[in-house]
Amino acid sequence: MQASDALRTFGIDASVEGVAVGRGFGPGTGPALAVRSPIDGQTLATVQSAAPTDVRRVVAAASRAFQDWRLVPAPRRGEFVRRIGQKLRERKADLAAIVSWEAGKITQEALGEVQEMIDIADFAVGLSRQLHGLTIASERPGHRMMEQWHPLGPVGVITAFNFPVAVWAWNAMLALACGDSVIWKPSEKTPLTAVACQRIVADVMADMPEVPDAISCLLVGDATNVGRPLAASVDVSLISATGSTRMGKEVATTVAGRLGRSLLELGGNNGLILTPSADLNLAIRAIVFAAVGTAGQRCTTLRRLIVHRSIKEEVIGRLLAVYSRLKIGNPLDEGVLVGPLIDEAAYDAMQQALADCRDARGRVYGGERITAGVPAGGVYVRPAIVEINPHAPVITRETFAPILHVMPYETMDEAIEWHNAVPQGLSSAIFTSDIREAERFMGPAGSDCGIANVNIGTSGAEIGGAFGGEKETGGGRESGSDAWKAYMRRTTNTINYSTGLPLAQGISFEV
Ligand code: UN1
Repeated sequence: MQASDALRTFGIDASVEGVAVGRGFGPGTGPALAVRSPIDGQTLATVQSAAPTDVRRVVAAASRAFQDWRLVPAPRRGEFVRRIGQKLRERKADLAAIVSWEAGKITQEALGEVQEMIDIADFAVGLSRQLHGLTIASERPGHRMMEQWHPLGPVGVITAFNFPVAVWAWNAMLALACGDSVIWKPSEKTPLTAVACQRIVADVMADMPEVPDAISCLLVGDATNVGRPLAASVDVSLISATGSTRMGKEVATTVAGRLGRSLLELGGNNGLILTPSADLNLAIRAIVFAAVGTAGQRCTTLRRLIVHRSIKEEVIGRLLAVYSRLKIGNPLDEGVLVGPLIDEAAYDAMQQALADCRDARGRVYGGERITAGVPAGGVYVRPAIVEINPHAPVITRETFAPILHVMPYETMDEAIEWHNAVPQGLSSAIFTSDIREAERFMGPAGSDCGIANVNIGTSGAEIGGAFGGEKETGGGRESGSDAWKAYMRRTTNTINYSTGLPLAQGISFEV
């Protein structure tokens, strides 16, 4: 399908209104933003983006809508989310096509991303009947204590280009079920997928007139016009931001300055320890998917392979053999496994990182630009493998490109030490058939990441678990498990049904 045909299925043509309050789309008062496809560099559309005045207007609308939405029974809110999930099922292929055109994902991964949206919608529907609080034993006679979880307020969701729709869904589906309104600032590189999602929400709203428009809002724009004013808005109760550590530090500082809440999902620099007892057939497949999938542009991408010295040569040989067969090119073509990088800046960052590897005496395989057999106008590269010393400074950086750094280890102590010796702490994995090694890796002195896997790769997490990581990854948890609690406020209620007024801690205070 041509880009324009795919876009037209969502009513998106050459000129797009970049501000939406529920069903109501309108032009922002900010600059016009040209959206280019990483596949071939063609301009997909021009978006009339938002300015700070639009942010103020939308935040005010979302705050008003929240006042009503919080009173709608949670299972009814879940029904709204259920219908969004249903619409996503119907529009899965169309939305995936836009994800491919705008973010450069291969069709399989684009479909997988929409599937993640469907899965989290289902999760949130179930959750809408399970927003449980605890009952707590009181120390006082004739007293009862309990917790309630109440809707929090408007939630600002800042997302990155590499998961242009799923990350919004992780946040929005939970927030909507929890009774919050949502204001979405997508990446300026991928606003059209966001417009398509908003249209899906608007379609569902058309069938549920009782749902307030402004519980789902969209603000297309850059950091200056949208991101910063949104983070600074005192009426936005939670800012959930996904992207670079640099962006996250700025958001965290702004939000903390007004004592707001933030949920941060930032850089990853994910490692995998490959032990001599590993099933190498599984490991090679897992490593390749994690290292080159999404052209190395996932926050969960495998960037560091810590392999036992005894199997290093064999593993590198097998990886190079697989890498030489990888089909690189138009992500919409059957059989292609590696699509384009998002833009020239990503290519420059990759080349800089490879130059730094060479300076550190790293041995670089691949990494060059490919121009033959790929669409003109896109940035296509051969994924790189680099044999490197585990102390080279370059491996402490997250470079958003397919570079796999390989380093040999001797003892599990040093493998774990090197594994944890980076500033980021998102995802990690070990391949082993030794239960002691596996448990050690998952234990308190093992991997220091938010995700620690055994015999699967670092990327492609299921939505059912809490997703996020430690250190410079920002500490937030999104998606499954009890991540919903970040989108609600907890009240502790103590109820006295006795005829006396005993004080806590046994205090006597006669008046
Ligand atoms: C991201 O790259 O920002 O675990 C999210 C994964 C996906 C999500 C990645 N489920 O790879």
